[in-house]
Amino acid sequence: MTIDAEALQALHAFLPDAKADALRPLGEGLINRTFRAETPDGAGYVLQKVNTAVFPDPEAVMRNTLRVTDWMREKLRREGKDPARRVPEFLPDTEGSYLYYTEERSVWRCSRLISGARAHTTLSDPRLLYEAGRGYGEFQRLLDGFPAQELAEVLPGFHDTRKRFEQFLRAAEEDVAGRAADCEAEIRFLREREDFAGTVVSLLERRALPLRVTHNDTKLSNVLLDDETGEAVCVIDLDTVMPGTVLYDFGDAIRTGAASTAEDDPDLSRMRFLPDYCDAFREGFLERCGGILTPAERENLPLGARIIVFEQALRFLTDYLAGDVYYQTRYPRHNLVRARTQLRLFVQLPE
Ligand code: GN1
Ligand code: MG
Repeated sequence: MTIDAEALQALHAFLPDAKADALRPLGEGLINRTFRAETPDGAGYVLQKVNTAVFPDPEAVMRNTLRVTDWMREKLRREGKDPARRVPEFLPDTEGSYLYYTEERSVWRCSRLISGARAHTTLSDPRLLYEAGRGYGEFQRLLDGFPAQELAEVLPGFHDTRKRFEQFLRAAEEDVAGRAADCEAEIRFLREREDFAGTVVSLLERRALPLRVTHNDTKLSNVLLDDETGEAVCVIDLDTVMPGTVLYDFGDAIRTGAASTAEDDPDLSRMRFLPDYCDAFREGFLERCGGILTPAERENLPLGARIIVFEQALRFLTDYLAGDVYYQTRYPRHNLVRARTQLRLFVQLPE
């Protein structure tokens, strides 16, 4: 069955009176397939096919998502605020389940589209980074106190950079796609930094950093900004919500938000770290959640950016070496291009 036929089947399961001709692809995620849908009353929805090769237990992903969104909604209500545009809201299908399985066993879910707000992949104004910082800071603030250990670890070791390093070494050694010769310099650069790979994991093991609920994929495009005011409205893409450290969420936002170009820009000279964007994000972030962070968390935020950019370089290069088995790619060297931008950014980040 084609993806469009599957999407239509899912659409009818969640929204029986939706307009089939209004189904359109949405967003630029590298893992799930996302569509936008509409009902005759003009309401918008997001229909998404969950990539079960990446998320083998979609039921656990959905349980995590519902627990976290319920918790945030409840907290906002207690504070007298309307959660409608601030928290993603998932809908049950006509049989009452939040995941719909097509005849071919592909897995779908549906949420309300948040109107009047959009995702940005790059921003041209540091003021908007301040807003993005407030958005992710608010996410941390709302989830402070949530029992992190009760969430399923849907992708075990997701930000375990030590483990990522081992996987990279293995991929370079096995060289199944015959590509190691194309990236000798990158492989060498990473290998020389094996000790760095373990820094944040060690801090967590020593309990020098507390375990929190973290989003774990806080790229700039996962916080929606209001079309008119530019204010952060809502944090989306909650698949990877798991126990972690706030360093990861700060770091991934800097990786994408304080970078001058896209993660797959083939012209490396265009990749620059933007210190004023980083400062603006940090200001907004700490404004919302600074009060709940420990001194060690605050001090180590820059380390969060370095570790996540390093890890992302490892992950892209590992996938390149493995023959593009994880990330969607549009051309053969796409993952190599991505790894190179990350390394170019990494060397510019302040310690
Ligand atoms: C993937 O699919 P998307 O774009 O939300 C990946 C992130 C990476 C990102 C790089 C589950 O996220 O960890 O940072 O690509 N998500 C997963 O663009 O691996
Ligand atoms: Mg994601």
